[in-house]
Amino acid sequence: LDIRNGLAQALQRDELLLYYQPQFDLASGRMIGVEALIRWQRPGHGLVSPARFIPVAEECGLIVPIGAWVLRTACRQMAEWRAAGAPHLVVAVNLSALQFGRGNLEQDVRAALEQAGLPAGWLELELTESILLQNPDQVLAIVQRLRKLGVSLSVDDFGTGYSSLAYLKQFAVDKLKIDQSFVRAIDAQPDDTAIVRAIVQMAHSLGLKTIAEGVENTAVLDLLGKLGCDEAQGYHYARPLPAAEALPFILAAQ
Ligand code: G
Ligand code: G
Ligand code: MN
Ligand code: NA
Repeated sequence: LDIRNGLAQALQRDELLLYYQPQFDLASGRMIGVEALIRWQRPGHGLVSPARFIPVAEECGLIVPIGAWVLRTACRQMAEWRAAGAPHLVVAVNLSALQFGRGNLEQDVRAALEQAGLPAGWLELELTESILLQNPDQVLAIVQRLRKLGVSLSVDDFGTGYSSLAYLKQFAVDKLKIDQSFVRAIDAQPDDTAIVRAIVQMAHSLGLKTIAEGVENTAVLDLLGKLGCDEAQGYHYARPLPAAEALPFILAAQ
């Protein structure tokens, strides 16, 4: 209840902010994008993790206005970096199920792109397996309209949910984000190697790309390359960075 009360005011009081974690192409080594990750600079509490307040925001419905704020802020930030000389990157934004149920997600995405003057090809939306599996008809209709706008779509935390493979074909997403629980110790865990190999092969045969999350060292990175994984993200490259640190990082990575 304490978190909920604080959260209701956090938006108006400008206490939310985004960090940005860089993502890289494995074959070329080039930076390809950033994932936007929300934080709450709560007076008297320091920087609060989304793991603590996103579930509360989802429970009380505040995730709808917060989600719209994340879209606007991420698009505006990427447009600024683009104007400052960044090469073509994508900014990936996490979505919650409630944003598909209530509110008007397509309108929020469209408004965020327009207000920022950002081409749709610079925005990626991260869905979860649970979003795709709940109320499939309604979600499918929204996903198709989002695709028409020209944004790309990925499935976050892939492998941890129900992993119904039928939906991958139906929803025509672009990329699978392999959950970090399979990635982090892949060099020491033969089972994880087998799982990641299978995900990559399946993704490629469906025409999808793969990105591994939670890459923390070179051994893991090398193994992912051998398995044919396309992209990677993790502490090996960079932690999520405050916006002010992200631009120098982007310019130096070119
Ligand atoms: O950055 P961190 O590892 O603390 O993120 C924890 C969790 O919070 C992750 O599962 C991430 O997907 C989620 N998260 C971060 N930012 C957002 C956001 O803007 N919207 C939603 N719905 N979830 C987010
Ligand atoms: O669920 P989602 O993938 O959106 O959340 C990503 C979360 O994983 C973020 O909270 C981010 O801080 C965290 N993260 C990113 N890279 C690494 C990593 O290399 N190791 C670990 N342990 N966590 C990571
Ligand atoms: Mn994510
Ligand atoms: Na994830």
